[in-house]
Amino acid sequence: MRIAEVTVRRLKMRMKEPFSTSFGTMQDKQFLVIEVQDENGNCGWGESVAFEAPWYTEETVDTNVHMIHDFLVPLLLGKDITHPDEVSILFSSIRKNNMAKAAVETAVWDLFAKRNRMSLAEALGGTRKEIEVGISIGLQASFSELVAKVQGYLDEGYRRIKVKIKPGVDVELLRTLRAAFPDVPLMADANSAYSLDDIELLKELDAFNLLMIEQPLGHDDIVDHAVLQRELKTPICLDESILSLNDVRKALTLGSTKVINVKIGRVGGLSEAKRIHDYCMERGVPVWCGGMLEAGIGRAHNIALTSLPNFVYPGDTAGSSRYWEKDIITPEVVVQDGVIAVPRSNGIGYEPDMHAIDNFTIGKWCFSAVE
Ligand code: OSB
Ligand code: MG
Repeated sequence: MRIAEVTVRRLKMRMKEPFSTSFGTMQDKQFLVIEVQDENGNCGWGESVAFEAPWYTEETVDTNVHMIHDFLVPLLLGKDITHPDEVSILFSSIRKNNMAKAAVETAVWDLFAKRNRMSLAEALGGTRKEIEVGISIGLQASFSELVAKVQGYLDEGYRRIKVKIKPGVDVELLRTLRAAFPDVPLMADANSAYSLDDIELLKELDAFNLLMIEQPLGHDDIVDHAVLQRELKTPICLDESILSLNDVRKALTLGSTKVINVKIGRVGGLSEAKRIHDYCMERGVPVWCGGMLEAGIGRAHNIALTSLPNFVYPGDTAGSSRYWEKDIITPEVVVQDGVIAVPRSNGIGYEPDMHAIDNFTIGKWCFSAVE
């Protein structure tokens, strides 16, 4: 296939509720949607998960615009590609900027699947017909509000609860939740809010029978996490620290993590995400799919990826209506009895809703290959 045209749209959408973590609160979300077109007018869609500000990783919407406009689109336009894996090789001359790369690469994956008349899940080697889903709940104003939120999501069928913690809002929060929900699969995500100085406090969390604790220490650390893991019974799951398969290999070698949170954007695309999945599966290391408060296109890519067999824990990809008044795909992502049905139609299996996309678009750029 030849990539003849790339369209980049910048969207602005407001979430139904603010989402708070140890590093701040967000409600308005700006992000990029990428549309790639082949020589026959077939389209593939991708979504950048970079936020407006660099609090999760260093990338932002604006750095993604820069990388996509000035480096990635020029590398891709007019190129003949037989498999999407070639895109990550093409982009390997650019260091990091993984979310920018993934936004474009995932669009090529969708296009590839559509051209071959298969679902994206099938193209990736996915086997599950439905995926189990969990939910990630932001910091709340009070414990009682958090308990009510958890109860509401359990009633909706979500199969695993993840809560955010930060220094000062940790041991008592988890004690309260465990008392209210003794048997619920529960985990905590610190988004790098602690250091090894907090080791005694982190050891107290072993009392709450958590599935895992996600990224307690530095966003770029794998050494201190290894020290901490030796002191903890609870498995550590790395999120922010994992940017590549190489990072996974090193973290497992050091014993810094027992579970991997795979985010397509953070690792630079679906090809690398699949390589991480395969590597972990061979070694008996479970993985699960994280979320970045995606709109429908990013959500669809997560669903396809999660259909691979070693995604053994429910992920953070909740239903569209949890985040958005109106999503940008039809149908929207629906959770029923705690599962999402993996679409079987071609590509991502959801139709981009052009009316909704146009409504939310605040910037648009088109690039064509010169004939
Ligand atoms: O650490 O997993 C995280 C949201 C934004 C940035 C980082 C994280 C999260 C979440 C929410 O936990 C996941 C989601 O619901 O999409
Ligand atoms: Mg996380």
